[in-house]
Amino acid sequence: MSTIIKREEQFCAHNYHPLPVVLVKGEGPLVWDENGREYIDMMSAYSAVSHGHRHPKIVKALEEQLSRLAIVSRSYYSDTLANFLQYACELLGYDKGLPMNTGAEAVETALKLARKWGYKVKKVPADKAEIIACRNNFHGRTIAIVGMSTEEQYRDGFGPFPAGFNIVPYGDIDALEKAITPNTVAFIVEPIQGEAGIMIPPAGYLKKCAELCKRHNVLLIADEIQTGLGRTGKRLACDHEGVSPDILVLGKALGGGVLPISLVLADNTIMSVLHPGDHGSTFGGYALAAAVGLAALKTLEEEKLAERAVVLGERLMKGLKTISHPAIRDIRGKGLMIGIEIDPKIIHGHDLAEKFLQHGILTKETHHVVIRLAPPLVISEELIDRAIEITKKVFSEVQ
Ligand code: IF1
Repeated sequence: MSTIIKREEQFCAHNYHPLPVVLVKGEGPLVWDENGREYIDMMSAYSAVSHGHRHPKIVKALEEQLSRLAIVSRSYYSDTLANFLQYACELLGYDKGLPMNTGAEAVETALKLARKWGYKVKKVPADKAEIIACRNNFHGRTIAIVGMSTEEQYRDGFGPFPAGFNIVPYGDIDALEKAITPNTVAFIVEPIQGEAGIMIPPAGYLKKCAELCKRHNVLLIADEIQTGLGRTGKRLACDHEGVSPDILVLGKALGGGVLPISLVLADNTIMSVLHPGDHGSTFGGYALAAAVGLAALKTLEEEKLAERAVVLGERLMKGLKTISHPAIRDIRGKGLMIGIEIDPKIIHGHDLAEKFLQHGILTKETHHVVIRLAPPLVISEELIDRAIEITKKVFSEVQ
């Protein structure tokens, strides 16, 4: 084991259990370890690297901006933020964007925005705002966000949690209708639940949620941090059902695979409840991030990454479905957001991820039973075919 692993073990908090590999270089869909071994990246850093590692257009935008100005804070205007936000708002159909850094910060921003809109516009009594979330949701790791999590491990030892959150089963429109009260200000949902194990709701669910929210004057918040920006085969996963959420939350791939950028989009009727000083962030919307975010969105369009995810996702899904093995319970997904659900009695997710690693694929399990296959959307057909062959080989070694 290289000294790097030992030193990371010694000096880094043990809040992850990394696979035993030290990665040193990435290019497009490929990464290399310290011994020069090549891997196909089928994880894309939890879908933050949809553009591939070090995409030339992203690196160029980053280097150009870095040669001029990195950060001055939002205390001043800068020439890149307006370009980024205008492009994002016009591309996605919103009046305004509020730039943050991580996905969790953007989700927190959306929750605060919904509550303040509830008090100022919907006239919900003070401190009575309710927000509905789904069972098995994943929206980040802050105290308010894990306060609406149903995953015991994400909550254990972190209480007490803020009040005002109700949970409904994912995909159940009747449960959502029953949970709405006059004080409900928002419903937050992932169009496909990623961390829960690539859980796809019944067709039409999102559309029905949107109609229900409209009928009850409840804001629909779509967390597209993982499903957005081409991952599921559309620009946004909401586009599969023609749904335009009241508040759209983006992150991960918005940073072009080089730095954290997140963005909350909404119309003026909602954004107008925020006044200077209400909310902020040192790095939110900083010049470097705005330049990279603009390049990430433009590249998504120029290189038709969403369309690629449809074609390559179908190719990958077709190839995977030819594999029959008692350990495989289900293979599901949309676009290039695919999961293989396994029987943990036959093999544990982490052990399977180690086997994939030994055969040259980077992946990771979620909840021990779902191996996610979510490569950069720039991956080639040839590498998709190689990933299918490797997957066959991996399962041929599973007793
Ligand atoms: C971890 C996976 C988990 C997200 C959605 C918000 C956030 C995420 C839909 C928060 C972040 C990351 C976090 C990371 C593992 C990974 C992840 F599904 F992508 F695999 F956990 F569910 N909404 N997902 O998926 O964004 O603050 O991280 O930028 O926390 O272990 P963030």
